[in-house]
Parts: sequence; structure tokens; C-alpha cells
Amino acid sequence: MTEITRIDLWQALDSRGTPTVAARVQIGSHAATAIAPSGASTGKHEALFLRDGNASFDGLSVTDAIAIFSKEVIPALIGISGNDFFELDRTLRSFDSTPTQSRYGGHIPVAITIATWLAYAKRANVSPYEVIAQHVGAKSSLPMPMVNIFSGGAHAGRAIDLQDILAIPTMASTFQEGLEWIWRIREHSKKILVKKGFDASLVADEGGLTGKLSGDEEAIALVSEAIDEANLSGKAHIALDIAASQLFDGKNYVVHESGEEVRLDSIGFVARWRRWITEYPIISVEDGAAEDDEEGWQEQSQLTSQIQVLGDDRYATQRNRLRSGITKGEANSILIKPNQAGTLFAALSTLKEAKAQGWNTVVSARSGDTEESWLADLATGSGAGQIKVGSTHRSERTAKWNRLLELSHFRAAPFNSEQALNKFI
Ligand code: 2PG
Ligand code: MG
Repeated sequence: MTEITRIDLWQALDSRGTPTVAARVQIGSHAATAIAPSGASTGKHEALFLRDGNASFDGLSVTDAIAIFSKEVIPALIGISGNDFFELDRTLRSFDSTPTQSRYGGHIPVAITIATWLAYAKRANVSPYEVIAQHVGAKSSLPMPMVNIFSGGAHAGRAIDLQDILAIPTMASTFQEGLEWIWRIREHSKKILVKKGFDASLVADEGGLTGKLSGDEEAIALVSEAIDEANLSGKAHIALDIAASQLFDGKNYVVHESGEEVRLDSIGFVARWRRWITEYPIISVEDGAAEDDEEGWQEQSQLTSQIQVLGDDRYATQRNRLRSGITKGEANSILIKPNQAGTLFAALSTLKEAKAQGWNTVVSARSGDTEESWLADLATGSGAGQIKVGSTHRSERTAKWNRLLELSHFRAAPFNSEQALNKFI
């Protein structure tokens, strides 16, 4: 039998020490647990993370939400097949059909649907990635890592305006080689940062290096120099997560240059980073305009043949938002974060559609993540192509890298040498 026989929910902590939801799903004698991650730079279109707002944890606790959900929704989930992601999603949505899951939030459904997937894999005696591959109808592949080296924005006390400067080992021929290159880039970045007088032992939310440099460009130049010093010039490239929604006041973008505030309109803002892509080895730019800044996104459509134009807050892993982006031709790739979609089925549907339309897909962790490794199986089984889980430091990050190393060791799937990115080099 594959039906769900029991579901337990309780309050756990994420990697920032903030309360989150843990779900344990049982299928007969097989059980698995999943903990919901949460973002700092959350987009307004993503499934909500509802908190209790009472005295416990200064309003951040989730125990009331768990109690209500357990009483009102869980009885309807018992008896659904653990392999039927669609039915689980349909039943959950019959209780809350709002686009951002505003009644119960997406945090509880995402934890339950992922725990169900993991419990079913145990029941079927296969690896979690194999269940995903079958569901998506994909050829499994180990993803190309996109790894945080230097952090700013909401992940690092706004040390710089940009949220993430990441490195991609584009020319690595194995996953292990790619991670070793990243290690070298980080080591060289650290040395340069120390030379500039900063403390490289302090790390940001996702384990990245940080420091109050003169501005974004100095940080990009630092990572670019580190790539050169690691002898990886032409073999590893830079990705930016600008997280532009965080810098937009509804009319203008507010950034800083040598401590001075600079205000830019949409065209000026895109032009600012567009210059960087001609001067540094940048091949991917995420959220280069704010989530609802139509002019900014339209401006980026000119760049889709030059770089990976990646949407995070803009699409929030929602299929209808992706479809609108595809129609407008404003980007060529999408970040896939299961908790933005609110259920595993919804996230996989968005991923499938993006792949079918020829868009690149990057499976991503959150800045508040957990010690679990299922994201590695999700990226591998779905053949997503790329994965972003923060830096190579902090255990909630290494849990995913180590699972990918394990899958690689056992030759679970070939490494994706990422033809989709090579065209931008
Ligand atoms: C992002 C993510 C992960 P957060 O913006 O891509 O880096 O951050 O989880 O804070 O939204
Ligand atoms: Mg982002």
C-alpha cells in the first residue's frame, strides 16, 4: 500500500534560528520528515509563510498555524497515495485556492508534500531523485553548481546593494572538479578581502564572504580577480543575484556608490549592470529588475541572447507568471524554489513547463534553509541543469553539496556540463 496513513507537524528552526514547520509523513511503516525553508528577500507573488503573530518568538512562531491546519486539513490528506503528487496538491488547494495560499500559507503544504515524496521513495525502496525523474519524465543529471562567494543586500546587513555574487564552474567536466574550483575561487576571494582589511571569518546568511566595500562593482571586481588568481579565467564565470525588488521604491532604484545614495530609473538601473557584463565575466543575472517593474524587464529582453536572464521574485515559481514571462520574451530562465510554489507538484509543474519551452531552470534553496538534502535529489531527478544553494560553508549548504557528491560517487546520473550556459560564454 502507498497511501498516507499519518501526518505529524511540529515547530522546528531554520538556519537563521527562526521558527519553521517540520512535517513527518507516514506511508504504512515508512516515514520521512521535511522542514520548510524560508526567504529573506521574499517576493510578493510567492506562497506566504504565515506566522502566529503572538508573544511566542516575538510573533514568529508557527504553532497556532500548525494546530489549525492539523484540525482542518490533515484528515482530508489521509488515504491519498504518496505517489500521487497531483491529488495531494488538488486536495490542499481545495482548502485554499488563493494564488499566494493566504489562508494557511505555503509553508505547511510544502513541508507535507516533500515529506510525502521522501516517504514514498522509502516505501518504493528507491532514491528520492528516481521518484522525481519518473514524475517529471526527465533524464536525471547532476546539476551545474551556481555558488555564492560574496553576499550583500538582505543576506549580509546590506554591506553592498547586490544580494549575491556567485561563481559557476562552467568548464568543469565533473561535479567534484566544479566544487574544487569553487573552493579555489573562495580561497582567493578571502585573501583579497583580507588584504583590503576585512575580516573574512565572518560569513553571511548563506555562508558567503561579506564586507562594506565601496560598492557593488568593487565586490564583482574582487570575485573576478579571484577567478583569475585561481587560474580559472575562461573556465569559471560570475552570476549575479541583484534581487532588485529590494532596491526599488516603486518608482526608482536606490543604490550606493562610495557611500553616496544614487537614484536610478528602470532604464538607468539596467544600464548600470549592463556595463558590468561587458567588463567582467558575468554570464547570468537574476532579478535584474524589480518583480513588477515592467519597463525594467522589457529592457532586459534585449539581453536574452547574451546572458542567462533569470527570474526569481518575478515568477515566484508560479506557472502562470512563467507563462506571461515567456510570452513577453523578457528572460530565458527561471529559479525553482518549492516553497515559492507552495507544493511540490506546483513547483515541478513550473519546472516542466519552463524546460518544455526551452528555458533554463535553476533549482534553489532559500537564505533560511535547513540541514536536509532533498533539494539535491530534486535538481538531479528533474534534470534541472543548475542548482543554487548558497556558499560552500555552513552545514545547511554542505548537506546539499554532500548529497550531490554522494550521487556523483555512485554514478547516479551524468554531470550536466551545461550546454545551455556555454552559449553565453
Ligand atoms: C534568492 C534567495 C536565495 P531568499 O533571492 O535567490 O539566495 O534568497 O531565500 O532570501 O529569497
Ligand atoms: Mg534571488
